[in-house]
Amino acid sequence: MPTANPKSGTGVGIGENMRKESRVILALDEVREERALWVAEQVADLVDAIKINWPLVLASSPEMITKLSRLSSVICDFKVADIPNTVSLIVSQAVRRGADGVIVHGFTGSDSVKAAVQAADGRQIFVVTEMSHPGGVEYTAPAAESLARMAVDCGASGIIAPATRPERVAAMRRIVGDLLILSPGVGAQGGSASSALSKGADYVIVGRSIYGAEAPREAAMQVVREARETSHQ
Ligand code: 3DU
Repeated sequence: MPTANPKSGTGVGIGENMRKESRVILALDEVREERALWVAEQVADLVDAIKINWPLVLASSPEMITKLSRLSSVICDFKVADIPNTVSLIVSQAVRRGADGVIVHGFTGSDSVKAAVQAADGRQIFVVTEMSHPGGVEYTAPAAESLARMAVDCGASGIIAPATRPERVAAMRRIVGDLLILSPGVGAQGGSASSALSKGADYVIVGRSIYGAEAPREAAMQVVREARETSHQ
């Protein structure tokens, strides 16, 4: 049973960037609160961050952000898409609850993304470029390059790019330079950690294949092993 708290000692602290050790981020979309906390405890020392999305926040409460933040860096995947004032209010509340990062949409425009960066107050803002599901090619893919450039210009910490289309991760890398690339779509959606990481992703985001497994720690270890064996191209 993992006991180490990665946020203490040499781990990451509030307001610092998330660590980069395993290059795996858990997407904790488990809606049974007790099981969600159990999974988080099982894997907190293995993954670099835990990403929380609406399913778990709505099934429990925003307090879950704070609880998870005692175990790990927490990224709030709220895909915020609104006018600058509302974006700013949402990001501030997420940060107040303990978020180390917040994911926002970029199609709202640079004023909204800049508002997010400002409200994050040193925490990290990640901008969605091209989404990983099949529908992601309809509207997000044609705009992805320009969204990625805008993320750089607005001072975001990174972008979200699809592990289901690793060649698109490579294309995004050429645009964003040193910005972080977080790549969802591994496992349940058909993408692989090794191809996303070898094409330039800094982290892979993995949900169902870890939290839905009978033994989440073993499932996480398998992804971590795959990530460890993969180097950047
Ligand atoms: O498919 P999984 O169960 O591994 O979960 C992926 C997570 O990443 C999930 O929370 C989803 O909302 C998020 N995500 C994508 O899957 C694709 C995107 O383009 C952006 C976020």
